[in-house]
Amino acid sequence: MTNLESFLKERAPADISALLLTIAGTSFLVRRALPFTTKLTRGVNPSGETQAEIDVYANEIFASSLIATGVVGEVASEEMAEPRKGRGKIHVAMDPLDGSSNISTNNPLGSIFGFYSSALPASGEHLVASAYVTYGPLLTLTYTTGGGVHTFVAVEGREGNPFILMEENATIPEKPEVFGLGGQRKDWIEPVERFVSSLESRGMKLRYGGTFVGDFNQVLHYGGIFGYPALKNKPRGKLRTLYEAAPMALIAKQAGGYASDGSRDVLSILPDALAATTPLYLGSSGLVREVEALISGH
Ligand code: AFP
Repeated sequence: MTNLESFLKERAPADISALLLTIAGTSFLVRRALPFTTKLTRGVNPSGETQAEIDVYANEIFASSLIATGVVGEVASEEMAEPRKGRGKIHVAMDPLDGSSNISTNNPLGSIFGFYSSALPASGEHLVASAYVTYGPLLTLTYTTGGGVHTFVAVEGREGNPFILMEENATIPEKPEVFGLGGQRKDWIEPVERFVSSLESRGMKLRYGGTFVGDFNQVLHYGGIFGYPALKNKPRGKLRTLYEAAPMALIAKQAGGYASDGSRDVLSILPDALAATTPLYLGSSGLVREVEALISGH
């Protein structure tokens, strides 16, 4: 059984390996804290969302452990108004706890990370690696450093590094089976409504659980499309470009898929603020290019 440490030794630069190993180790602590941090706090994040205890806990433990590696120049977070500074060169953008509204319903949760080579905000073209943790029936770490998409699963009680290889070089099947789009049908822009009706008429299955990483895992394994579209009352969508959309877009691309905002590659977007949002459609490249053509009219 190949563990994360030895796998990274052969395939990733030392600084990125240090960050991925730190995230893997810290995700264990977040998972253990979940049962005790289910309540909401009085705090709100820079996007005006009420913070759950776990949002605050995960933010603090990931930010401090990443800074402690010494290779991080700054950590920007969905839960912090200003980035925390470090002595290193890598600029980290994170959604420390994705899907916190799913805690009370015991549905999958996640943590998303983007590693940028330049100061934030930056476009996805400056991403050198990205990763996400899934807290589901399994605790998994999925990442890319530009050489394919790999997933490791945590095995409790294992000597040494508990994360062992579960899937190497994952690719998004081009034959799509599932779809999941956020927002309500009545608020979708017309091309999206037309697109979803055609997916339904093709017999594709609806898979939408309200946590980006959980829904993306469906697409990664079965092929299809996940998205949070432009809405009539929210033309810039809901998902944050820097913390959520761009890091996951790199993983989709490295798995043979594509990610669009409806008119262009999400990785080309330069966010105009740390918490800037974007419409997002990602998954099997044929399907994403289809909805992109419908929305942009060409
Ligand atoms: P929370 O972290 O506030 O639960 O939001 C989760 C999320 O950012 C993303 O993970 C989901 O895909 C999307 O929002 C769910 O949004 P809706 O609740 O509007 O469907």
